Amino acid sequence: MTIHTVATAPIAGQKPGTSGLRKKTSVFMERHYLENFVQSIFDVVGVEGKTFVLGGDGRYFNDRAAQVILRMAAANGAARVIVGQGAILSTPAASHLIRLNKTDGGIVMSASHNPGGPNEDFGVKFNMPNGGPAPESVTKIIFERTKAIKEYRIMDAQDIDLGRVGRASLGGMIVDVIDPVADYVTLMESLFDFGAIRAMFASGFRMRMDSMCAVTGPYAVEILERRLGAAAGTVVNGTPLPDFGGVHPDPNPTWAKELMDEMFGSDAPDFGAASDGDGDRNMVVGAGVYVSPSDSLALLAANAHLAPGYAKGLAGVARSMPTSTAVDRVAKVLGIGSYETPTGWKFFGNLLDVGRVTLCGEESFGTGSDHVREKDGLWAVLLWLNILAVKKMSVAAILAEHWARFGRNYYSRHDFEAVASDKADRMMVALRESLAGLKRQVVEGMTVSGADDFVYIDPVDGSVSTKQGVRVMFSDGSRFIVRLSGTGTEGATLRLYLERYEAGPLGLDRDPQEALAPVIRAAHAITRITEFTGREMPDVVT
Ligand code: VG1
Ligand code: CO
Repeated sequence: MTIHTVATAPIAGQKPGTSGLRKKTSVFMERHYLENFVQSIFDVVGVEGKTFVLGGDGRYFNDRAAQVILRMAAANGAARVIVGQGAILSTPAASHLIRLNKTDGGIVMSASHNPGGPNEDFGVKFNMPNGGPAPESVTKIIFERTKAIKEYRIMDAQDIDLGRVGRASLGGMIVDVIDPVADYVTLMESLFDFGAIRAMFASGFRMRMDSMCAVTGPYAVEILERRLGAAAGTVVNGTPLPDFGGVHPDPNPTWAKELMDEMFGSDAPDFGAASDGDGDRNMVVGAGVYVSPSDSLALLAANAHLAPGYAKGLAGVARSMPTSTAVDRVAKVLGIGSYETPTGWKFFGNLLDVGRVTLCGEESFGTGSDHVREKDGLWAVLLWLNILAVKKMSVAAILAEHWARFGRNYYSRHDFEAVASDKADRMMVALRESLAGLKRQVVEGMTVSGADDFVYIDPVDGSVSTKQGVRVMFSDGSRFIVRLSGTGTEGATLRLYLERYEAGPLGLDRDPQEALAPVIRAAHAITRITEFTGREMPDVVT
């Protein structure tokens, strides 16, 4: 087998965003595009004699990209690559394997909740030896490398058979094809009371798990139906498809509409859940009740001790800045620390590594703990099931109990998608310029108590991240946040996050949009979204 050194010109714009490099699949398939980025990662992290994990969410081009990455790893002198059968690994499973095998990191091929297919999206992300996404300090150097790279190395070889579990070799490199599900299941069994959950299913508890034709299908069938005894057919859309069946594998009320309809129908199961393309996100729904991700995080924090893996209690909790402050209230009552980080899971890594936090989450349907260094969709579903099995109450009753104890943070995110980038940029510039003068202004009847552009100083390593989102606070504790997405692949996606707290008496059935109406009006007046972008209504409301 020969090693080729291929001359390549740097490719503009290979800049990792919130969660790795995401582009249209056709861009990734362009000549040298994937190779450029992968070699840049390899040049930065070093490959000689090292072991890596490789897998992806099964979307279109996943299998081809895996073969290219393997041949490049071999040509760069890697000792061993552990790869999921069929080049499949959910993001949390990949994170676990990196840690379990004490490897030097891993490459995850996914564009997460973005749709897949030849005309949709693809992505590549490097995870560190701790199992978490590379921090900004590393992604910055990788980006610099993509602009300077002059050649990449690749081995001339036949495809490895990734369809069969077993050991193969590529030049001098070992390729271990492993069952993508087994080790992950063992980890889940170590955290949760499978006996109690099994007993709950045996007593007639009904659940619907929508895997959205994405990567969690095989994991969910094994865990829920085989190990926990949930009825056959509990998992729907359980076969991963290269185009996710043509839908967005995004577990929110808009894209998981089928599940929402069932959960709000007359014969609703007790519990419903969905996960995204790469399995790190989750949505949970009770019969006739939707649980917002921010509430879910707070509720899990308040009840995690009911699961064996968290029986000792939590060291602390962390949330991304735009996530509602509901979890902070729980932390206060529990007497534990709470941290506020920028959007993106990579910012939780240090806090988890040094043991300052046990649980963390984002408003974008992401929840996780220190068991891996990614958010973990099925983990969240299992923690919910464990809590339901212990408390023996409905989701609605648990939620009502939580709000009665802690008060309720009404919360919503409004997304304006595919906005022309220049228009979105101009709006952000104007908004940032207006911040200083906003304080004490009364807008739509609401008094601004403060406004800033979120700056994060990592409490562990002191690294500074600026411009992480404009936030405007009001005197009644309400707030809104505006930031541009770092995962979109078409124009700009403008995210408007809205929050309002109510201590009580609580209107439990109250529609968050209605409760948030004054904050929404003030946010539009201050940001002038319509004036800058021409948009009046958001495309997706969660
Ligand atoms: C979005 C979410 C963010 C999340 C990221 C990756 O980023 O808002 O909370 O961490 O996606 O999630 P952005 O920059 O588009 O707002 V995943 O499931 O796509 O890895
Ligand atoms: Co994801």
